[in-house]
Amino acid sequence: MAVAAQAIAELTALPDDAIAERIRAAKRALGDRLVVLAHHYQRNEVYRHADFTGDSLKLSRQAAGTEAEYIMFCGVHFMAEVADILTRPDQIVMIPDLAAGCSMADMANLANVARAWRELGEVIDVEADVTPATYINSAADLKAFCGSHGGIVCTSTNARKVFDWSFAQRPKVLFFPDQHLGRNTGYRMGIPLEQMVVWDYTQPRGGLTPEQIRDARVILWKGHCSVHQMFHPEQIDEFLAKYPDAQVISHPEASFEVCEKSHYVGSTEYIINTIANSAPGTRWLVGTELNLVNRLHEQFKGEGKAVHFMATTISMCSTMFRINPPQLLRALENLVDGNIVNQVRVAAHEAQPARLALERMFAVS
Ligand code: CIZ
Ligand code: SF4
Repeated sequence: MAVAAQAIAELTALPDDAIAERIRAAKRALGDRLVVLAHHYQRNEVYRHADFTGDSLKLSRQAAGTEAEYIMFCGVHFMAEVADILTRPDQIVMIPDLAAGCSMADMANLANVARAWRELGEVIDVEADVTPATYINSAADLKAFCGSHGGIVCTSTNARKVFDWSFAQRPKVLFFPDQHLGRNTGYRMGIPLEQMVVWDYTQPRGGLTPEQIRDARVILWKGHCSVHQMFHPEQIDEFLAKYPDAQVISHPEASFEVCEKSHYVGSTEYIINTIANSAPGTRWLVGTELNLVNRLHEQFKGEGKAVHFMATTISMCSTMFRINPPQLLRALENLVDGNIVNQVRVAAHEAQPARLALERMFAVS
């Protein structure tokens, strides 16, 4: 039996060291033909095999710049789609587990966004008045929707610049799928909370009155990240009562109340850099995904920095966690054997307008 044909169950039964060694051997065999990308939320056992690590913005730039024939994306599905959109047609993007999605991304889909656009159009002149902006955590067809309607993509790193661009085009923004990133970004640029309304896609006309729609500057999709909603302002209060000198840093996918109580708010890259550049002896409370926070704890304890996780329960991204070493190994050994498994491919009619929306983002960030 060929090694690559080994089932996941068999590979999972192997000792961790043996799996890691075989991953390294497969990577050596593939050489420059392969790059492995890993998002910050990946578990260490996968992260350590990456050629490049980063947030989705940095990784999408890496993917766009690589000459490698194969790109193995250890992250979630929308990230691999972005890599496919930005690479040449002859480059192949794969993900170790195709079921690694993003529950937030799934909260918006083309059918309900198109319906929202139509319903908004019954109240205002959408094409003239609204810039559709999607968080990168969304399916490719929603990026394509934005590209086709004069809109744009953002990540948590460039949301502010993308909002500035969006308002320079038209007076209102429809932002999906994360209401928290949208609200936190809008508020920080001086938009009052009452001018940001929530579009509940389960309700007719988003559950809003025509007047609310006409008065709104930002229409926020009713979506959220299940990981970042585990953080609460009371956790910050309790921590600061115990460690009054600590610094609090949160991801903008956390609620408005959590971000208001945090000293710093920003993307994973921002969180990593802020803690890296802090003084020895600093204590941090961090509101983002557990694998990243654990890595920061390990990385900086030698510098005397204490890094604590904000939630009181384990709050990991379960879809990121689907990517595990046996699956990475299976995909790589298949490649060594010439079998492409778990390819992520975006159809050309979606890729082209989606690329336009991504290029608008790159131009402003
Ligand atoms: O953009 C990303 O990579 C995500 C999902 C989080 C972050 O802030 O990096
Ligand atoms: Fe999606 Fe939240 Fe996981 Fe990020 S942490 S991939 S937003 S479910």
